[in-house]
Amino acid sequence: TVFDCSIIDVSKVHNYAGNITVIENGINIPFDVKRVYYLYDVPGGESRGGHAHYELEQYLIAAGGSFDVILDDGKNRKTVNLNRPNLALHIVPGLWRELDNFSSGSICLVLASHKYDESDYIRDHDEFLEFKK
Ligand code: T46
Repeated sequence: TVFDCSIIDVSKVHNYAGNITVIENGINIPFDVKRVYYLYDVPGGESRGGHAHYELEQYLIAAGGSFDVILDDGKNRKTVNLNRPNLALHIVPGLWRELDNFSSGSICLVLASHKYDESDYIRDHDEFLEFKK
């Protein structure tokens, strides 16, 4: 359910020259990272996502700026605002997600548990609701 998704403080190392955040398999992420991608140059007012994954687990991070993630398990909805590079939203498999309210210049960094596979996507919301029954 959406309540299985949590915000994890992946921590940061801070010094006079700024911050660095490190995410390492087996240390501060509950799955092995197989793929990294990032969303950027999202035009004002646009939304992304609008699908669910059967198997894929993810960490979503606002590496820059901020945006909202709307999670939906077919029964419950939850909106999470991401706005700090040291905070990761852990999205468990089987949830519908939408991303919107991207601030100008924002970057959504995604760490994913599997390689790209279009057959892992449910891109139709009615089909998603059927799957969740
Ligand atoms: C997610 C959100 C947060 C590839 O060819 N390889 C890839 O690894 C990915 C992620 C996408 N693509 C292609 C597939 C589409 O033709 O890139 C195009 C855009 O992908 P999509 O419409 O799925 O983009 P978003 O931003 O709606 O969703 C992406 C991820 O697909 C998804 O896993 O959770 O970011």
